[in-house]
Amino acid sequence: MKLIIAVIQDEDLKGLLKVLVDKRYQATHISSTGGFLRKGNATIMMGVECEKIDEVVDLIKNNCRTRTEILDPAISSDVLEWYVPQKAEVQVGGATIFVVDVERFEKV
Ligand code: 2BA
Repeated sequence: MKLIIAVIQDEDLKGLLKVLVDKRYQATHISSTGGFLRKGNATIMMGVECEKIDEVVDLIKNNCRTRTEILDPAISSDVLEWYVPQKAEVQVGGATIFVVDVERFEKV
């Protein structure tokens, strides 16, 4: 078994969870915040059998879009050492996906 941790955009959450549940996968959604944009995003945690990893990664890829966000100067001065005087565009997502080995998995 492996643990998939995927950071996705809130806008894609509902659709992705529907597809995962329809296909009988189990997932946990955690509300999260991007360190750079300081905007809410969603983290999905899934314990997945090794032979299903590619299918799940494809489902995530196919249900999460890249979007353009605006980096607000007020926030950028807080986060960055360099000041962005104008609103700047930032490409976000589809998804940032980590696949991690699971040493032990139990449900009690
Ligand atoms: P944020 O940290 O809010 O980042 C949003 C987008 O801003 C990123 O999109 C990237 O295009 C840009 N960005 C992030 N850090 C930057 C920096 N230091 N300088 C310039 N541009 C920067 P994505 O790469 O698609 O990431 C979307 C979200 O996924 C991130 O939101 C963060 O919550 C998560 N993420 C991405 N890479 C990660 C990593 N290596 N570890 C943990 N979380 C990660």
